[in-house]
Amino acid sequence: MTQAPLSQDAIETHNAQRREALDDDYQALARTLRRRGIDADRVKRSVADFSIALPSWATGRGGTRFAKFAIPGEPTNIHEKLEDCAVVQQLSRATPRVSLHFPWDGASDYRALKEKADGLGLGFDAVNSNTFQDQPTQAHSYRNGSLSATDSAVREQAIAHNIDCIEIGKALGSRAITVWVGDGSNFPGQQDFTRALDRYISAASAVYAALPDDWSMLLEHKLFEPAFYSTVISDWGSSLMAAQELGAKAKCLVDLGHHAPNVNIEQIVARLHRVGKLGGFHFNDSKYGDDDLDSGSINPHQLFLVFSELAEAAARAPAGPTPAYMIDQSHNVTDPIESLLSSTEAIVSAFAKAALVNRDALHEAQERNDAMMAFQALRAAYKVDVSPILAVARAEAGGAIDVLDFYRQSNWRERKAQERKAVGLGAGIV
Ligand code: PSV
Ligand code: MN
Repeated sequence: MTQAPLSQDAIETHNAQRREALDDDYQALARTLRRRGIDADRVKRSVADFSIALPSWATGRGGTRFAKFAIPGEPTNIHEKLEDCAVVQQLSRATPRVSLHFPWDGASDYRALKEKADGLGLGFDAVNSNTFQDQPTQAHSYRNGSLSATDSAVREQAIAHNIDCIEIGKALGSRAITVWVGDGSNFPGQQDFTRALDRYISAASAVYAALPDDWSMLLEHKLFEPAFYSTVISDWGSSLMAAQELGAKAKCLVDLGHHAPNVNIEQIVARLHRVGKLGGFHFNDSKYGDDDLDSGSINPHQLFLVFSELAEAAARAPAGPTPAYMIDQSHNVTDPIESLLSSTEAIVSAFAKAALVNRDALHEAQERNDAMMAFQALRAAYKVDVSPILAVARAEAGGAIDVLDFYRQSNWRERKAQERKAVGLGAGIV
């Protein structure tokens, strides 16, 4: 039986007070869209089917490389993190799965953890391995790399950890492992670029060999940190090379914050999809680098353009697999639940706007080389306020019409501040 963290009756009461105004807004929007030949109910159905995974690690207050300021009531273990994720899911109805990170989310009994998640109405998305930090119990340091390390004992340890993550994922019902390594170099000449990639691919293939048939291995690239001169899987080219050499179950994961400034990420989406290697996303936003800011807070237009390419790709290959969508953020000054609710809204909104693009008009303008009208086909969709569609889809699924208002009134964080033990000071982005 599902043990919802918040009162469902209270959500229904909240919705009842807002239903009339929402229906009014929805009907007005539906009329506008109808004049453009778009069926609002069809868009609402695709919004209802769309979902994004929550990162367990984003439920606690994040930080910068220098400081982390704890908040009263933040989760202290994976059970409490799941409860916070269940709040986001109960209100948004768009985040039914959680992505775990090991060893951060280590538990003594994964069967019990799965039961707990089932009870909260949550499933599990990709598991994430961590060979970018040392753990007190491990024999060898990742100081000089992990899957690409020159020392074979280090590589073996990193392989074994990834295989352990797959085993945990099997118990939890996950279907993918995301591998991000911090391997690379900080000085010119420090590392042989070719040999490092060879070692990475050879070690990653040992992990790949342990994948169940219906699993994917998602390779996440990043061009810096902690290796600020070069990283082994620095960009989508290196990621694609590795995924192609590993095999069909290996795909590329695009984290929106892991690119050089101003890189055309939507074009990367199109390129990776063309070769069937677009495996997934980590959504966040950034101003300067890998800032892990809330999705859509800085550049909502880019988020829309990414989804527009995804819609284009889906139209071209309707039977193809859908990429795994996940949030990957760090919340420094907000309540993480509020940031996750607001980011979910931004991501679903970009998805819905992309569904409004008149693709025929866009393609015709492209063929005529009519740059202005091609751009206007996108602009016309981007300008629409789709929030009534999202709110109706949410409410019909049992979520709240005004997620933040309901969350604040629930006093969840204040109540948890009484129940949960205090988190100490610390540093680090997660
Ligand atoms: C690395 O910056 C990253 O994006 C990877 O996805 C990690 O697993 C995650 O952040 C940890 O916060
Ligand atoms: Mn990421």
